[in-house]
Amino acid sequence: MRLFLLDHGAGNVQSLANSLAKLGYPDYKWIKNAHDFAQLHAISDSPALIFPGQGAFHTAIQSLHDRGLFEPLQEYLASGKPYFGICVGMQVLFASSAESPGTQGLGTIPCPIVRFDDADKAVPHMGWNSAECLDPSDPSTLEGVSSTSHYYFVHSYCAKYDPSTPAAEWAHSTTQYGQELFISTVRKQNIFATQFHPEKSGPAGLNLLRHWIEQSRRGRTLAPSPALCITRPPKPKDGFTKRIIACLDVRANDDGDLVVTKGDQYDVREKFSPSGATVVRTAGAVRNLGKPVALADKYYTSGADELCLLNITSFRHSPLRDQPMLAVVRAAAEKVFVPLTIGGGIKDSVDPDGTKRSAVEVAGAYFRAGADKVSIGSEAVYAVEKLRAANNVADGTSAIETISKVYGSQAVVVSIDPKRVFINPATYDGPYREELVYGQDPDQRGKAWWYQCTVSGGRDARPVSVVELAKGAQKLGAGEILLNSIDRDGTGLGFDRDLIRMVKNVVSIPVVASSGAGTKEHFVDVFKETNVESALAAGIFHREEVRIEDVKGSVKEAGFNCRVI
Ligand code: 1PR
Repeated sequence: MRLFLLDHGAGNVQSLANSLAKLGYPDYKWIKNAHDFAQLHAISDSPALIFPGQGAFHTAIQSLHDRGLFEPLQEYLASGKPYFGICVGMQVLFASSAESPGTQGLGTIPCPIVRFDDADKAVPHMGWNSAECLDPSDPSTLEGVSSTSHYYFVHSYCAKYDPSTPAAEWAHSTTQYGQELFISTVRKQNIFATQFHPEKSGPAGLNLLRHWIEQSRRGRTLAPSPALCITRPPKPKDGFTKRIIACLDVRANDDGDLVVTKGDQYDVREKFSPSGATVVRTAGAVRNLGKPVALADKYYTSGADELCLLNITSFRHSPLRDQPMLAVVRAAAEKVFVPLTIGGGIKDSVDPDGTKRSAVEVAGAYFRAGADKVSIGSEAVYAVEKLRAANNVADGTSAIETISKVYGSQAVVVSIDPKRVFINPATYDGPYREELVYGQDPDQRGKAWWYQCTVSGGRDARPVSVVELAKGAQKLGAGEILLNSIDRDGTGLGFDRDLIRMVKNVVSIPVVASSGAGTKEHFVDVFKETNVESALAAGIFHREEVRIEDVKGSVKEAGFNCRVI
């Protein structure tokens, strides 16, 4: 059997390649155009084709047409040879998608892809969820899908499960998100496809990939249509888990080596006191908490649901000349099989030699290196200021818009660095009266504040509130918000729940709570007191004060779904 991977030009296809290398199948061929496809027919071995990736439905279909792959793929699907579609590689099998009205899919499954309802939940459906096979009675038909495992999903559109439609003939497993039930795997004859990303689903996903490759190697038997009309009413609670994310702030130390560092309220230099009395800030060396790739590997093994690598000084220079950071992402992606978010310097930029780089180009370099999402900080603030100046009319030029157009909004995170601005409520006549928070804790009583956004790692404050930024980021096309707090960063005082609630109330995209975690109970608190989907920490994991496994144990014990490996 010879393995072929279809590269339609967008999204992180490198992750799949890394997974295959990890599983011991380094011998595959990329298909990028019709000529490559012809080779698939020319070989004497029987072929097996994987179509990985994420991105917008229209972009994927258009790219198949542009590369001369649309018809060859239709012919391949009809040929009875093994096909494994991942995420957009599953959705293109359908007739159409509400994501791109007017664009015709491959039409193998004569049903439409529709959008999730965001009235009761965040959309995209981003994170870990379970998948239940419709007919679990015959283990030989499960394709390695385990009802006790969790898989990583990231999508805003889905194939609804409805036993009365022709899609039900293809449905192999279903997943519940909120009260909506959708098809998470399809299987019929030579075709198998997953809405989730096995290459990003940790050991459970790698098992599933291995299973399909081994089956294809041995010669797959054609799968019959599953029995129709299996009704499956939604359960009171879905299988969607709370995500626990480890964050690595990366920068060059004074010797020029990239290290993981960690600040207190964004100050990453050692504090020292020559006299023993006065604390001198910003005088010491950059704190070095370890090497980025080694730590990423350690957190993956410990069960982190996602990793975030932030290049915290990238605003100083051109990110594409920052080859060490790209090398770090590449090396981390070879070891880590859960989603990787990369931030820092994702913007239009100019190299020292005058070469212009668009934000899409910068993001594309990170995606090709193995990133699944990019996170935009400073540029998001400027984009929202521009949006406000244009009376809330987007012009399509911001990094958020250009990247989400090509790679899909689920690949774009906006990282917010807010800081409290204390005011006297009796005399305050600024524009943020509706957004004031009145302190409730004993040490905050009588105080009131609003949250101001900053750029350049908290160095410059901008005239934008966190509410304006969050709403603007969503309008421009961001798929997730990483919500830091300069006041709480590195303090260990717990997450700023007022801030998190405020942002969750004004957006429908997922939010990551960040900054201030000091104990495992802080994670339980933030999940109990806000409806945030995920929580991130840095310092406590780096200093080994709290283990990821223990955080997950507490979160699970408190009654939340949590992925445990
Ligand atoms: O503006 O697009 O180039 O992006 C720069 C990115 O770098 C932004 O996401 C910004 O948040 C981040 N950043 C810049 N300077 C710093 C710094 O610390 N000096 N780090 C910085 C942000 C905050 C979190 C941290 C949590 C959890 N770090 O990433 O990991 O606060 O920490 P804790 O659990 O220890 O409390 P651009």
